[in-house]
Formats: sequence, C-alpha cells, structure tokens
Amino acid sequence: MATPTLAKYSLSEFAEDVRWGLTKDGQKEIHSKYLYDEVGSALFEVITVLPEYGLFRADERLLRQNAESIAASLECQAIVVAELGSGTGRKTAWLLEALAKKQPIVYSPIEISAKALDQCSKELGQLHNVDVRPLQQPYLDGLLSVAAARKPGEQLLVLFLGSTIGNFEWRAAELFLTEVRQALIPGDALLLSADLEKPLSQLLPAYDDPLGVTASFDLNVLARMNRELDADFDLSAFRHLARYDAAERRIEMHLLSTRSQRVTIPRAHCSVPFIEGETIWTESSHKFRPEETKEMGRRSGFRPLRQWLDAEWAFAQTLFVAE
Ligand code: AVI
Repeated sequence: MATPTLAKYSLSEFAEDVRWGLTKDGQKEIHSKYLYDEVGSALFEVITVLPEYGLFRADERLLRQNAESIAASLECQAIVVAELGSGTGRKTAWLLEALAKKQPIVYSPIEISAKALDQCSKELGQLHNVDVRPLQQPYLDGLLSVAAARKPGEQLLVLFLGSTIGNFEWRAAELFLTEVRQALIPGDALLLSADLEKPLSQLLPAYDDPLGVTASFDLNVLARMNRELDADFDLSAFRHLARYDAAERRIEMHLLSTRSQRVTIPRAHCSVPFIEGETIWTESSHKFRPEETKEMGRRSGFRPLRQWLDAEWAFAQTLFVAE
C-alpha cells in the first residue's frame, strides 16, 4: 500500500487512483488519503474522542506534561513552529503556550482540510504572543514555504504529531523524515509522535470500536466514490475489517465484500468485480518500538535529544535536533 502524502487532489486524480487501485491484479486498494474528505475528517475528529482510541489522548497528555521541558530544550530566541497535518490544532495549544511565554512565536499549521485549518487558526490565533500563519498545502510544500520565509537567526520546530508517521510504509516513513530534514538547517528541531506496540486486546478495538465510528470512517470512502464518481457501491454489501499483521507490525483497515458483486464507477471508467470475502485495503497504521523511532530519526539526519513515554497508553514523543 502506498504512502499518504496528503496532497490536495483533483477529481481526475481521485478517479485515476481509484481505477488503478481497484482494477490492478492482486489486492485491491484505495489510498488512505481519500478517507479524509469533509465527512471523513469529521468522523476522524469523533474517533479521537472515542474511549477505545487512546492514541490522541496520549499525545495530548504528553504535550501537556512536557510542554515546558520541550520549550526549555530549544535554545533559540526566535522560534517558528510548523505543524505537519495540524487538524484543528486542539492538542498543540499546550506547547504553543509554553513556547510563547518566552517570546512571540510564529505558528504555521500545514493542512489540506480548509475547515480544520480555519478552526485551528481561529482557536490558536487567540493565544497570547502567537502569530498564526496557516498554509493549505501538502506537508513538504508547506514546510518548504515556511523554511523559505524564515529570517536569519530563527529556529524552526517541526511538529509531526498524532502518529501519522505510522500511516507510511516503513521505508517511506524514513524517506519522508529525510525529506523533512532536507528542508531544515542544523539546529532546527523535530517533535515526532509515534504509537507503540501494545496488546491486541487494546489495539483492535481502537480500530474497530463498538459504536462503529471507525467502520463509518472507513465505509465513507465508498460513499465518497458514489458521491463524486457516480459509483454504485451498495454500502450494506461491504463491512469494515481491522486486522493486525504481526510481521509488519501494523493494523490494516480493509473493506470486505460480503457477497460476490460488480460495482460500476462511471467517472473512473471502470466496472469492478468482487468475490465474496475479497477486500479493499484502505489504511495501514504501523506500531513502533521506542528505540526504533530514535533510530529512524538518526538515519534521517536527526539527533534524538529526549524521548517521553506515556504512562497510560504505549506512545512516544521524541524530540530531535537536525544535525
Ligand atoms: C491519522 N492516523 C494516525 C490514524 C491512525 O491511527 O492511524 C488514522 C486512523 N484510522 C483509523 N483510526 C484512526
């Protein structure tokens, strides 16, 4: 399965990707970036408050507890914070407040969802000493824009939270961090969140909650194809499936066809046969070991400064400095 680049994409790109992913030989797949249209993004916001999805709260807890230590670790007087995939920026406020106690800061949330970006700008723009400069761009393009606008003497702090790094394939994750590093200069910093390995009894309900919110989040990609590509998916003939691949250490989300059927997708110029039990792979969520995230950072040109682990939900935040 490919890597989420979270770029802004056109209808024709969506149609082309759908055609490719559903008509190729072997495992059918749809890129996970297509889960996040307006409905999908709203459902994801609900996922973050589900009792079974401890990941978001662990990230927020660590930020709240360690904001002062992170701020103290940054040596520079002038700080620009760039957040890759800020969402609504809910959990970032803790850190911005701690940083802005020392000096005025610039905060650039980089996000493709206009709604989330708008909400983020409104809420975080109210913080004292924080100048919010939102960018509706793909991660790397946004980061390059922030880097190009920096003034001499400013230190850049990149936030990549929420364990979105886990939605990349192993090799692609490292490649992505290398590209982030290339946009930076020595002394800049990166705060990276990663969800850690944990018992299946905890992990599976986080991706298959009893209320069915994650199932709706997943199934929405079929509804999206019906809405945008005139497809005729019968949502009642597919069900959400979350499974763990122990060798790859990842949760995989799939949509399973409960009967043999054929779906037509006019705007993607295809008609797709499904046999009973066949799946469309929609997302991977890799689970890390604490040392592994440090190693990944090292191999991408960063030096790990500190790592914090959450006491309630196996989750790590690692602060790196660019070498
Ligand atoms: C955005 N990303 C880190 C989430 C995750 O946990 O992999 C996406 C998600 N998919 C289902 N639930 C949450």
